[in-house]
Amino acid sequence: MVGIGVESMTSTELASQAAAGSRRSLARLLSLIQEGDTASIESVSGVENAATIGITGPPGVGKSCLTDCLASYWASQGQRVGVLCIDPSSPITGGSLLGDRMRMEQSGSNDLIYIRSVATRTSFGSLPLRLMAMISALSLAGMERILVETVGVGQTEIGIVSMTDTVLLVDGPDRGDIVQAEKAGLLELADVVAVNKGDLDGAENAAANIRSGLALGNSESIPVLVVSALEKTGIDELVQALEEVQLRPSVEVVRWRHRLTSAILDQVVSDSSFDSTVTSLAEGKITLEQAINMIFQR
Ligand SMILES: Nc1nc2c(ncn2[C@@H]2O[C@H](COP(=O)(O)OP(=O)(O)OP(=O)(O)O)[C@@H](O)[C@H]2O)c(=O)[nH]1
Ligand SMILES: [Mg+2]
Repeated sequence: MVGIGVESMTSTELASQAAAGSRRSLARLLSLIQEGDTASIESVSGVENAATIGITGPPGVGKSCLTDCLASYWASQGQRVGVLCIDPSSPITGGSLLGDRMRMEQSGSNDLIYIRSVATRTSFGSLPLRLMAMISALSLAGMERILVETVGVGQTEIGIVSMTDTVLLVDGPDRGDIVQAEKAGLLELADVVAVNKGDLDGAENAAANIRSGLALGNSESIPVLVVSALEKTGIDELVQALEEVQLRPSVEVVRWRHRLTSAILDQVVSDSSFDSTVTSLAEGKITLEQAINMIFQR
C-alpha cells in the first residue's frame, strides 16, 4: 500500500492497514467512524478482544491524570493501550484535546499508547454505536487495553461507561464530588472507586463515607481505594483491583439497560427530523402524544 494516501483507501483497506500497525490508517478509520460512515463502522464490527475500562467522575477530580498513570502503568508492562477522551466541545477534526494531551504527559510520548478524543456533539448518528466501533478499531489495531474517559456525571456519561467492561469511578476529597456521583447513579455501576488527590486532607474521610454508602446498598465488596495521581501513590493497588474485577450478574442487567436506553435515545435525538419535531411542539402545532407517535413511526 506504499504510495497510496490514506484519504483514497477504502474502509476495508484502512482496517487491514490499521491491523498491520499503520497509525495513519487507524487515525483515518477512526475519523470515518466518528463521521458515522457505515462502511467503516461495519469494517470493524465484531472485533472485541481488548479489555475496556470506563473512567468517570465529577469534573476536576483528576480523571485525566489518573488515566495517564494507568495507561503508563500498562505500557510499562509492554501492553498497548488506547485512550479515548470523550469531548463534548471538540469539533470533528480528529484532533486530540490539547488540555488532556498536556495532562497526559507520561502517555503522550509513549509509542505503546494511542490517545484520541471523541466528539459527542455531531449529527452523525448514535454516539454509543460510534464509540463501540472506535473501541473495535483500536482493538483491531492491537490495543490490549482501552481506557474511555468521560467528562462528567450525567446520563450521557452513564451511557458511555455502560459500554465498557469495567467502570472506574474517580472521586475527590470534597463532599460535593461524592454527592454528585451518588446522585447520578454512577455508584451503582462502579466496579472500583478511586478517591484521588489522596495527598490532600479529606481523602481518607471521603473514602470512608463512600464505603459506608456502598455498605448500605449491600455493595461493600466494591473496592474503594485512596490514590494520588500527582504523587503516583496507590496506582499498583488500583491496577490490581481493576484486573481482579468479577462480572456481577445484577450489574450486567443495569449495564445493558443503560446501553439500550442510551443507544435508543441517541438514535432518536440524532435523527434529522428531531429538531423540527421539537419546533412543532414549541409552536403548539402538535401534541406530545403526536410527536411520540411520529418518532416511533419513523
Ligand atoms: N493535589 C492533587 N491534585 C491533582 C491530583 N490529580 C490531579 N490533580 C489536579 O487536579 C486538576 C484536574 O485534573 P484532571 O486530571 O484534569 O481532572 P479531570 O477529572 O480529568 O477534569 P475534567 O476532565 O475537566 O473533568 C489538575 O490541576 C491536576 O493537576 C492529585 O492526585 N493530587
Ligand atoms: Mg479530563
